[in-house]
Amino acid sequence: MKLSLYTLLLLFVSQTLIAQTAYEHNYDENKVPQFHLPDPLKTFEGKQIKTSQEWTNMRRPELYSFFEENVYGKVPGAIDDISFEVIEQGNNAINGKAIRKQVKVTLTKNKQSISYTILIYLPKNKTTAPIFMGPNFRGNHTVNADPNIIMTSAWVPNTKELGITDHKAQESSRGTRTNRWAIEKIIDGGFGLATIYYGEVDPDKDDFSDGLHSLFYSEGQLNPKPDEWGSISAWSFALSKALDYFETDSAIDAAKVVVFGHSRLGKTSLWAGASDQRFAGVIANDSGCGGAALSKRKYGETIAIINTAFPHWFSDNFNKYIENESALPVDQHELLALIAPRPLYIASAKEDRWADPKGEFLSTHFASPVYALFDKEGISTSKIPEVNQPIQNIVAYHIRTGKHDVTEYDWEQYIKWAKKHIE
Ligand code: GTR
Repeated sequence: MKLSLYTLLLLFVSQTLIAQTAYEHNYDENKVPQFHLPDPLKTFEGKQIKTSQEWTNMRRPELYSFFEENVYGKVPGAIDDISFEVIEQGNNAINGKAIRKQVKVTLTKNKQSISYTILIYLPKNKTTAPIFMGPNFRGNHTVNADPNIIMTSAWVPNTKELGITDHKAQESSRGTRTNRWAIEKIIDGGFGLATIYYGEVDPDKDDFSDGLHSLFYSEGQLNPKPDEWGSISAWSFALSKALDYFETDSAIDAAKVVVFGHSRLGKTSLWAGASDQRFAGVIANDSGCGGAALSKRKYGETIAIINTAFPHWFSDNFNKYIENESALPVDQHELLALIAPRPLYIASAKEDRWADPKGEFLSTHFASPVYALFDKEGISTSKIPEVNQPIQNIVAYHIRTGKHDVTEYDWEQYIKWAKKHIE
């Protein structure tokens, strides 16, 4: 049978829709299932953890391994070589307040390499600055209208509003995400900002033939193994390697790098912070399912929905928990606990029900006993605060009015909190 292009297209669209709607989502608090939340202070074998040493030597390693092998996926070995090249620099950026640097990072493995560019702004009035570091969604040139930002030549998703139809970044998209990156406020607050375009590390599509993963394959291998890394793990790895660069640049205080991310990139910042303890602090903005939100609540996006829509984000092993959350011996509060005792900020937005604000909040509360072992103040209340009423302890949380986004308000809170706990 010969099918017309139109029929094929219809078939494709309907199959995609079926795949995406096969799993229902719930927004009714009364329908949240009863669930048992694992105790971060009890080992898988049932031993109670009583000291920070026991946490560090016994519980943390087994929890980290679980997340590594069953959720985000292991990085399969070390890279062979890393190099850095400052490819552009300017001393008069952000209304004359900042120095701009663009640094090309090249990672080599098995005689193949990938490169990505770190865009850095540093306050002029400091000889060494603490920084926020986070990946961006559409290319470094979108975070500010600065004409000197090098435009990415990597694959970008087609976006009508940005005039992108052939997966190539366009000049018209320069500065279009300025609203999400309060650079001047960050500089005025005494911090620097560094960002990378995540698509230069691994394009955000269900295709493992390209990006960082492909460097690690053995002969004939086409996909990571079931316990190996998905895209979130690869993006996190690239953030870690950017930190390797910061350690070589005296203008950056590498002991004070706060890793930041929004949404899927908030999931990424959490995993980066858990995996690389050199990060001094972690911020996850509206990170939702597979980020800060408790999976066992099954509110908004679920493990089934996320693994169906984005099969490349997590390890294949994570599929074992599709519609099977009760079998999960961990939950996301334990991912947050892996960041202890370092400062951690989780933020939600009132209208972002998909990300389950309550589940994101409860995670901070249930991670807090681990912070207490280190005499650090987490979040003791189990009652979610009112909107726009941040709690800013070492573990911090806010829910702001509005939708899924990063706003000026969010950055004002992050800067205030970082001044207290990082600077
Ligand atoms: C959504 C996804 C969320 C979140 C978001 C984003 O489609 O379901 O988990 O990651 O994308 O990254 O903006």
